Amino acid sequence: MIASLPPLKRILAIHDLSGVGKCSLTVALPVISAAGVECSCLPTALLSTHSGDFYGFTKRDLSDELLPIAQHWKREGVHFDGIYTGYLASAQQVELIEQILDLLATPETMLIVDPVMAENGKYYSGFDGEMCAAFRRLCARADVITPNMTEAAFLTDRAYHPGTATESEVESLLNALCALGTGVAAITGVLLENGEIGNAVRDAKSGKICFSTRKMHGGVFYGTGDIFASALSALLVRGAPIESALELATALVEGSIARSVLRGGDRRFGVDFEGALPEFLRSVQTLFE
Ligand code: PXL
Repeated sequence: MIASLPPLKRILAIHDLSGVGKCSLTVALPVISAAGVECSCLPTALLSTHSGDFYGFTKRDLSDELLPIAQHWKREGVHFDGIYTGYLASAQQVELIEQILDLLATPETMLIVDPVMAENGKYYSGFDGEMCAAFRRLCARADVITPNMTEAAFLTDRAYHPGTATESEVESLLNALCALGTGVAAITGVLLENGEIGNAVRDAKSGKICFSTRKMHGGVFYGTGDIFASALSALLVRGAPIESALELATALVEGSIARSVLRGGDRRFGVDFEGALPEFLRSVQTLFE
């Protein structure tokens, strides 16, 4: 019988709630919970589906709710060990997020920013350079950022090149991202010349760079950036070394994609992270034993 346990760590996930299509909050909640971290939610917008490949989706911007909710938590003395931001409804909403950080973040709060705005060289529906400029500000405050290759190029004002990248090109991009002011830069969806795809991180303080890549499955897989960033956030907030967090988060994404490929079906509905979570849980347990 265990006599006592330390308090659970708590992450505030600030993302949209897309009812169908498994991304953002519907990924952050299960993945962060599976990693043994409590997940509080601040929904930035309510959408019927995510904005990729579904047409005529509904979107309700929840900007008016954000500050009153955060002010209530402040009055209640709610503490967050991590704040993890994802899809935001507009560039103006970034200003609200900055006010919420001023209100709720303490010097111990880890800030993870996923600058969700673009993929495959193109902005998502409703976003443009204004969103990118706003995200640059947020990245300067972050402890960890997790852009994909397109977002990394946009944030650093570099041209986006589709296809493969060399390790030294990725390293140069990671250095440029760290120059924005973040503590750790991660890039997702890195496709290397050996045909493997995965993620790369750089710790700005030590200058250390790590890659974690796997065999590539072709095509678009929705929500995988959110799965990666959710797992990485939870593991880092629990105190995992960056290399282990990178490895486990990458394995969860790969496991989810591999199972989805075996299942077939409509890609718009997201990947089978549900089936990949048991193995992730076992790896997390081993890591913190
Ligand atoms: O997975 C990122 C994401 C989150 N939220 C919404 C999206 C997307 C990507 O397309 O459309 C609404």
